[in-house]
Amino acid sequence: MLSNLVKIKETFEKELAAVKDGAALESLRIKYLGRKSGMMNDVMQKIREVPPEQKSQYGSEANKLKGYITSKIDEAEQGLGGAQKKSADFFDVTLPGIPPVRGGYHPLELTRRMIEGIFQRLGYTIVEGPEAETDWHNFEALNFPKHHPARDMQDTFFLENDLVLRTHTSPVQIRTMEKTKPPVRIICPGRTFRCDWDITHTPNFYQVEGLMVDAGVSFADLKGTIDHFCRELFSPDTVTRFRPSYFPFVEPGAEVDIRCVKCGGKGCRVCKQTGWLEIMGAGMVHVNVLENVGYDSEIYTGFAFGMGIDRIAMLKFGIDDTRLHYENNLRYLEQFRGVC
Ligand code: FA5
Repeated sequence: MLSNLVKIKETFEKELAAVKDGAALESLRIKYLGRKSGMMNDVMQKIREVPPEQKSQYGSEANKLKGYITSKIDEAEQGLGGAQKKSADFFDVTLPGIPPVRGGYHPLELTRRMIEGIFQRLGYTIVEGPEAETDWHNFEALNFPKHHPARDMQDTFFLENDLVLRTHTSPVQIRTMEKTKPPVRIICPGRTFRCDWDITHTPNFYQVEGLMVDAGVSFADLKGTIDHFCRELFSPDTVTRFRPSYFPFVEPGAEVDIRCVKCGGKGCRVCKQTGWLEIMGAGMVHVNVLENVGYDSEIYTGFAFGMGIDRIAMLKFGIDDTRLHYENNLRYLEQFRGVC
């Protein structure tokens, strides 16, 4: 057994003498000192097979040999100099760095910020409200009496204790008017919910509500405000049109269209050959709504409007399936990096 240690030492010395570079030295180190299959590992395992009376001498000689091989390899490594050291130790400080990946805003967040910015510059204040809403704020105070057929227009998710997941951001109008005296000029972005799922509808989506109430506010103010908004958001030559429509909380009510951003009104797949794209609901605040929050409808009038952020984002960025907003596909989301 002891003679085997002597043989290992002789062979090691011969092999070390033949080493010319760092790679060869590294192979030699692994061959003798490698943790799993190194020769010295094998030598140490063999202690178990040595007769008891020779165990202590064998152990001591084996340890000496391991120390000897380690120090010789270290010495040789120093001798080879910095350039031929193990590559893992080498760090080239002149190499260019790896730039960290920068995040960006989600397209819905981008769109919300754009919409908010336009109205903030007009003097509107941003207000938020709860996502779990009372029947009063989501429906009743907005002039949807119980059993009113218009409640069916919004496929509602019902919660316990007379609460619903809000189907629109209009309840924030009510909450604000309940605790504020006119003049009111607010913009209310937020998450909304309906039992809906196709390429233009999702169960979770986002809306922005706008409300202005003061003495003498007219439909002309509504038109002027919406025209300005559309030109700021889309382009200075955007054309709008108002079509009569029905929402229980406004009278008169309208749906607002813009001339198709894709074909300029000629008719295409995006506008379904009509030349127009619907972008929001709007109208003059209903007298019943003003009375429900304690405003004197003989003095005050107001307008309100509400739009889907998902829909505006689709038109602004040319997206044809709203479900993309919720799939967390990085290849899709990365396209918006640096937009704002
Ligand atoms: C309303 O929700 C009214 N509260 C808007 C309003 C406010 C009218 C103030 C008058 C005065 P409507 O149900 O049409 O209206 O929804 C408004 C917008 O929300 C739609 O134009 C659409 O862009 C968006 N929307 C509605 N349901 C979904 C859905 N499931 N997924 C994505 N967007 C939706």
